[in-house]
Amino acid sequence: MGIFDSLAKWLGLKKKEANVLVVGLDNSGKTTIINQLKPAESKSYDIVPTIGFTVEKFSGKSLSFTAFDMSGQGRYRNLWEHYYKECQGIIFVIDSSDRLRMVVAQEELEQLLNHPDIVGRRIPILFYANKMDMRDALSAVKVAHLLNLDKISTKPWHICASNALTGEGLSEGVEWITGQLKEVVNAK
Ligand code: G3D
Repeated sequence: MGIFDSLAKWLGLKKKEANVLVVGLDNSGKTTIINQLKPAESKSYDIVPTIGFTVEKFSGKSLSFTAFDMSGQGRYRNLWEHYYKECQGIIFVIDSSDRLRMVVAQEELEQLLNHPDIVGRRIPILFYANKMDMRDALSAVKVAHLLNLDKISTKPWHICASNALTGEGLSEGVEWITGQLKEVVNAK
C-alpha cells in the first residue's frame, strides 16, 4: 500500500473518490513524486503525444491523480485546463533549485488561480518546494515568498520542502491535503 493510500484509508476517505491534479513546470519532479505516492497495485499509464503534453494518471482506492506539465505552450493550454473543472485538490510542484524559472512558476500559478474553473472554488493547494537536497535550493519560506503565497486568501494552502528522490517531506504534505480533501469530499 502506498503512503497516500494508507493515509486515505486512515482518514476515512475510502469510499469516495477525489481527483487531485499534480501540476508544475517540466522537470520540477511531478513524475518522481507520483511514483513515490503511487500505491503498489495501482496501474499508471502515459498518454504521450500527438497533442504535445503528457498526462499521467493513476487511481488509488479513493484518490485519482492526474499530472501534467505546465510548459507554457499556449496552444495546449486549453487541453490541460479541461481538467480543472473536475479536480478537488491541487498539488503544485516547484523545483526549488531552479531560480531562473521561479518567475515562470509564479506566473503559471497566477494563471491557475485566476482561471474561471478555479477562481471561485475553495480548492486546497499543496505546494512541494521540491529538490530541497540540491545545494542551491531555496528554502520553502523563500519559495513561498517568491510565489506570493501569502496573497492566497480564498483557498487553503500548505507548502513543504521535499526530496522526491528519497521521499523526504512527501508524507507531511500528503497528510495535510488528505485532511483537506476529507472535508471537501465528505461535505458533498
Ligand atoms: P517532471 O515530471 O515534473 O517533468 P521528473 O519531473 O519527476 O521527471 O524529474 C525531473 C528530474 O529531476 C529527474 O532527473 C528526477 O530524478 C529529478 N528529481 C526529481 N525530484 C528530485 C529531488 O527532490 N531532488 C533531486 N536532486 N532531483 C530530483 P533526471 O536526471 O531523470 O532527468
